[in-house]
Amino acid sequence: KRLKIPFHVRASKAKNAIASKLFNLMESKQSTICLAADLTKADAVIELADLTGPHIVLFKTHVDILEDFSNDFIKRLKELAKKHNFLIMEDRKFADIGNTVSLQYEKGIYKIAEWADIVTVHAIAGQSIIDGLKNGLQKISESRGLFILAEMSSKGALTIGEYALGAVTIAQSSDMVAGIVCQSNIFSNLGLVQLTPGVKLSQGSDNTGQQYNTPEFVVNSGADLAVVGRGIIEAEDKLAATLEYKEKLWTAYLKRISD
Ligand code: 5BU
Repeated sequence: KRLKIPFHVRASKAKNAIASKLFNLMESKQSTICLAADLTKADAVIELADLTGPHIVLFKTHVDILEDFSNDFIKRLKELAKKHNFLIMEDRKFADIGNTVSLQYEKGIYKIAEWADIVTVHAIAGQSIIDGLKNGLQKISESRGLFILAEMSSKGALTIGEYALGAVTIAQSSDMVAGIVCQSNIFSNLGLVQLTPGVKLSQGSDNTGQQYNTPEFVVNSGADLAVVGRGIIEAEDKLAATLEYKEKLWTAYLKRISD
């Protein structure tokens, strides 16, 4: 049933402000792309954000792969997020006890809580990880959202069966959660966003276990937002590739809600 409901209706069902913002952004930009900016130089990430920004809704970072991270990088990225109207997700995959994730979120070199609209979180540690992350937000006044990992895209992932269902239960337990990262249609809550990584124009895999499905396949498997990394960042013409994924994903979404 969730798959048939348009994003603007689901925006009004979301308990988390960031989830609602994502649904509205997808609708207004007619884009369901979460771009995985897996590049190791700050200038290259910034250039990518400026190029693709108008056509994406979520810019996904792994700040710990940058060789030249600085506070200035964050300042420039935030400026572009404002200019092009996209949100930023640090794909940190928090997985520790509450006290530790609270420190990892708020402190250290990256101070993720200060700038990431969204972070990703493993369910392995149990529901209390959400309370830990909430603790890391005491000095933050802006809205924040979490994406809980229920299923991973890699070959042989242990995120199956009871584990995946348990992760969905955890995701539904708090209004801090904006969505669920998964590969299949495993939840029905209208107000949560399904984010699906492992997307390329043709099905296949890389040589380190990543498994890819097509835009049409993932949308029919429930993806609201599709994570595209190398499909765009390794393309000769990154802008043309972004537009191609955007069009294919949006067409599949329109077909999904109308069929
Ligand atoms: P790719 O280049 O499209 O394969 O990049 C996929 C991105 O999504 C990459 O940044 C991963 O860290 C991220 N990812 C994933 O591939 N699979 C998962 O299950 C999760 C995240 Br969770």
